Amino acid sequence: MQAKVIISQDLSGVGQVSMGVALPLIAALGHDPLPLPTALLSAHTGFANNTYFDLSAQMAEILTHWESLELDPQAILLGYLGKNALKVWQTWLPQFNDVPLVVIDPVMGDHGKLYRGFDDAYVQAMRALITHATVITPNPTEAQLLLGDELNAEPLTMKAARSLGTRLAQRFGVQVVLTGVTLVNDRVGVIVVDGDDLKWWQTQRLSGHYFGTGDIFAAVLCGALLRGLTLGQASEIAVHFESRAIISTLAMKADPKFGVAYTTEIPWLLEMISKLL
Ligand code: PXL
Repeated sequence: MQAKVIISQDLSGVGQVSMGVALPLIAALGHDPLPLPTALLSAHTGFANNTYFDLSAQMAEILTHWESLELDPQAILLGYLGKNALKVWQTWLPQFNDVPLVVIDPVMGDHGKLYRGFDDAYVQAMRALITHATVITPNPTEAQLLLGDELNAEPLTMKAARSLGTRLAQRFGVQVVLTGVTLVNDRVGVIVVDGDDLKWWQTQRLSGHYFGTGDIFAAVLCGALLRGLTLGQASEIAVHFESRAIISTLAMKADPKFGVAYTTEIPWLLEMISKLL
């Protein structure tokens, strides 16, 4: 039977981000996605003047109906939530404590800044929410926010990146995959902390800002973990998938604001996973 995955994040019309990428990826990886959208936007917030229609009032009603269906979800994937949806999950996530895999991407900011619409109270609430996760996938800005460190968008040494990852794992009692770490050697790294086990990978840094790559990473990680890969294997595959998607976007000379061209890389992803199983 296919594993059911509750996916909760926004649905943005323009720009391949959040729910728009998680649904096809979780399905392509062989799972059964249960989408619980938190908000409907005309476009992601990288486009000025986007509309934002909050759907959080529906979320508790939907979850209550789902409870009556006895769905037995095998995973929950939470991404960009917004204030009201975060409140809903604060109430509901503890009730899902028998779900074996909870992946939380604590989407709040990037490049040393909070995203538009987020504040300190949101960061505080996210700190409480992630204690219910199995694994979190912050970028360095989100890691610094969660730890209450000063925000610093400068490239990091591997030592500083490892310290961010291990401090998060210890403080919040979760597995940590620190993503999108720009390193002083001009490469991009991913740091994986699972208890005392620490691993990392580096890939070439491609200049520019690519919307949705963190969302793609979290969805691939979640789907690959459900297929039975280890956290290290799933993280390594997700980082290479992301990098291949960026390279294919560059090759097409596509505007990265609209998201990255990841679908052409799905056959590679499936082949890599089946090789590892
Ligand atoms: O990719 C992260 C993300 C998700 N959802 C919305 C966003 C962003 C980043 O800008 O605006 C609505």
